[in-house]
Amino acid sequence: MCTTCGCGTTKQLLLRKPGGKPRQITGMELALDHSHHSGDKSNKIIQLEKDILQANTSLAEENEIFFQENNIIALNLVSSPGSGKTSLLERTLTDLSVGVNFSVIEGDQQTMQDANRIDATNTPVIQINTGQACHLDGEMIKKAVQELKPKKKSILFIENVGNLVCPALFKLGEKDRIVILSVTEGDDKPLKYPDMFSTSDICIINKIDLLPYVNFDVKSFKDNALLINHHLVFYEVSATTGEGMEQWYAYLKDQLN
Ligand SMILES: Nc1nc2c(ncn2[C@@H]2O[C@H](COP(=O)(O)OP(=O)(O)O)[C@@H](O)[C@H]2O)c(=O)[nH]1
Ligand SMILES: [Mg+2]
Repeated sequence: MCTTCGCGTTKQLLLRKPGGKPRQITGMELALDHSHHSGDKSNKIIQLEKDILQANTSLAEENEIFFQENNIIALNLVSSPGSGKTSLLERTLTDLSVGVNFSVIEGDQQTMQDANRIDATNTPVIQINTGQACHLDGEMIKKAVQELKPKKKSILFIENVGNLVCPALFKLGEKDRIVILSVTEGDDKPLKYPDMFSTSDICIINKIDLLPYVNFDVKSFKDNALLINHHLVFYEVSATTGEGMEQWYAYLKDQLN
């Protein structure tokens, strides 16, 4: 997990609103014992991993309570880079701009690019630049929410850092976790990245407009995903053409009823 890839050692976090000055949040360093990098202290590493995950779980629970008390539906979008998370959000926020209050937390290691794309839809957005970290965590979300101030009775999208591994381990306080898999990635991915699929509630199959051109068997993909998690609910969409988006929109509208 992340403690062994080093991404848990992030020392600083940048919160940035489009057009605003970046705000550096310090004190994000987790209480890491760097001796684990020596590789010969496996018990210590396991304990450290447990401590980090437990600390994150408490923060995620705090977020969850805050979201519930304020009737904010937090949805955590996870996927590999390029599967279409931001494209899906752009289309969703444009199509549902009337009648639903949305806000967005964008997570990326570097750049404001995704926040700028969301800003162009006139949706309140904040960018978290995680630096070395390859996932968002509960503390980052807590701080971003304090800045973003989502409205009561609203939907808060959290676009996680593109990565099918580490984000699976870190709860953020979300109501639902939504894994997005595009048809160019292969129908075997649930078997190769089981943690991501076992911890998700919804699975969006994106880029279905490309199905005629790629070797992706939708039935095999779903069978593989259901082997890992038989509760998964699927939506098949194209964020580019808009095909299949109505079912996804119905799910979103249901959240606020
Ligand atoms: N053909 C096709 N391309 C898409 C679709 N959704 C996203 N893309 C393209 O995939 C690339 C990555 O999309 P992006 O939204 O940035 O992915 P993210 O990294 O998951 O946020 C971009 O070039 C998009 O235009 C889709 O439904 N169909
Ligand atoms: Mg993106």
